[in-house]
Amino acid sequence: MPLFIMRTLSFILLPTLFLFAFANNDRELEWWETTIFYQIYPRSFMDSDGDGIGDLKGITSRLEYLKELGVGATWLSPMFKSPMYDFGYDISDFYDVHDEYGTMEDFDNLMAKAKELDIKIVLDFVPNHGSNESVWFEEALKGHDKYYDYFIWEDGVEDENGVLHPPTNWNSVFRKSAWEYREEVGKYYLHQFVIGQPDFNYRNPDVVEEMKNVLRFWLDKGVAGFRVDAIAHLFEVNKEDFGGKLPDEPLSGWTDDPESYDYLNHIYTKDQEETYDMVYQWREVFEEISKKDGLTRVMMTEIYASPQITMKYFGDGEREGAQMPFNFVLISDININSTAAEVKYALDKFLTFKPIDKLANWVAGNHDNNRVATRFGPKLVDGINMIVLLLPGIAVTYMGEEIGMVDGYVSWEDTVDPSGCNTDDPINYVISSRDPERTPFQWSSEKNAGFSVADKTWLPVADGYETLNVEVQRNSEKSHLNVYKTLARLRTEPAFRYGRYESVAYNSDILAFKRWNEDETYIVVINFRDDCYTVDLTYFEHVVGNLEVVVTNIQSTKEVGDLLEANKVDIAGSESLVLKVTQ
Ligand SMILES: *[C@@H]1O[C@H](CO)[C@@H](O)[C@H](O)[C@H]1NC(C)=O
Ligand SMILES: *[C@@H]1O[C@H](CO)[C@@H](O)[C@H](O)[C@H]1NC(C)=O
Ligand SMILES: [Ca+2]
Ligand SMILES: [Ca+2]
Repeated sequence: MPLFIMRTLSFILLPTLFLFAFANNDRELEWWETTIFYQIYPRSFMDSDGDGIGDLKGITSRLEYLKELGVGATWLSPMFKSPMYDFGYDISDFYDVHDEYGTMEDFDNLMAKAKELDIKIVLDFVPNHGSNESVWFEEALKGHDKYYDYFIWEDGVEDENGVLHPPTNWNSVFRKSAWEYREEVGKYYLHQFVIGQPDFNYRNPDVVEEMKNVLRFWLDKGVAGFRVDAIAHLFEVNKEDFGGKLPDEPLSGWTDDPESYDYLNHIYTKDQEETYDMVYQWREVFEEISKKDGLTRVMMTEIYASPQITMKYFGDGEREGAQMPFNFVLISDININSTAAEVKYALDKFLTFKPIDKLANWVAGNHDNNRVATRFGPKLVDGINMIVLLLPGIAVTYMGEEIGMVDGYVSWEDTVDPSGCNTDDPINYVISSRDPERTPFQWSSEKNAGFSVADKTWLPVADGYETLNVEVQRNSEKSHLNVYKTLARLRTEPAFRYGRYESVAYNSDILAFKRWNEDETYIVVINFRDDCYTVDLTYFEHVVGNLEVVVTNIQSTKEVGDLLEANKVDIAGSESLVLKVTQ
């Protein structure tokens, strides 16, 4: 129902509804509702000691850069103790810092510096699995009952020739069987991800409590929340519902490759109902800590799923869940070939499905997906940042997207990501490898882009860093970095912070959207392709007269302050603009 009808109706019929609709707009927003979350991949951000690997001291030394961007919070990918079979997503001690990244003291110093700068620190919570080299797993192998029950063990199935096979046909996300045999116990354990990541048994209350203690441990240190990894994989089906034997998953029909994760339809290992209850329980832990120190903690959940499933993470109407179930439409629903209408459809999706009292969030990149400049082309970097930073809701930026970093080339020999290595395919590994989007951050034109003084960095620095880096962009008048900073400032304007939103696809290439509140109206126009157009922006209500250019993408020849007639605005190929109604 359009809002104006709802307002009118509620005014006449339901005064309480009327109040509700407005209370939402006027309410003072909390820190997490207005900030930009900047994702740091610690291994690649800044190396302080010259071993070629990013670390906590490196991050601490560059926190001012976040301030410069206008970012108020950072989410750090895992920096916990780990043997690094999946680069930190295989945690061997959830209560400690990984030695390559530093010490607990370094972490405490990072927290102190962040507090000084008023930057919130959000950590990564990896609840689905631990490491095969954790004390917990080692104790389990030794037959220590408590820890044995932390994991999921099943008997193999013997065929007529006496050969042992895994308990079910389930595949790992990283290919091949999700079961690994351990002679020590004579059983298979489940690992939905790499062999080194044994899944935890969430049907064991000790596991549930242990993981809550992990949350409490870091939240008590003042951490402002968690991004929750791979949450959809938390629970597997309960075998008691299947006569005590876990069922095989049905074939998907999408691929003939039996080792591929896509070979199966994951009805028994993903999106199980118990998952949402666990998320709500974690939120209760967040609230318990917030009550002590007054800081609202925020939870982001990683789910690539339908909007109907994604919205369940917000809560069920009675219990609260995550404030930010990630909105991945910019990653999963659109690409360089999408029409403006398809982009509009994707952008509207989360806004359409989200509960009225919750905020949307916008994510265009992360450590698991090719970089924006590579997916959409460098000319769209500023346009995508306009979408992320100026649509209603919370903005999330993966480090480097503010300068338009591109994927690095990582040879087969240099490939370290298990997702790439497990393909055993020196030609096509690139499609699966996540190394290209994890190459070191590009600070300057110096050796290793200023990331490290080492002779060899853990991943090679991307080509072209000599001209594509923070220092160069800081000092050039038109740069992605400066566009980003301007957008970050602009988003604090009431029209973007509280204002409404309307969008239109003018044709297959041009998307425009309007953000406005009582006093201000802005129009953002993005041309996704190289053709030129003239568009009539008076299509939008109350948009007439002259429009002032507020931001342009770096390829644009228009200048900030230029005035354009709203009824015939010339848009050059791949041009992105933020315009303000002047009258
Ligand atoms: C843990 O798993 C990894 C594979 O992910 C394997 O290379 C390693 O040997 C395993 N460690 C132990 C102690 O079994
Ligand atoms: C975009 O279209 C081109 C030409 O049809 C095709 O080669 C390319 O694979 C497409 N890219 C994506 C991401 O769909
Ligand atoms: Ca280092
Ligand atoms: Ca699991």
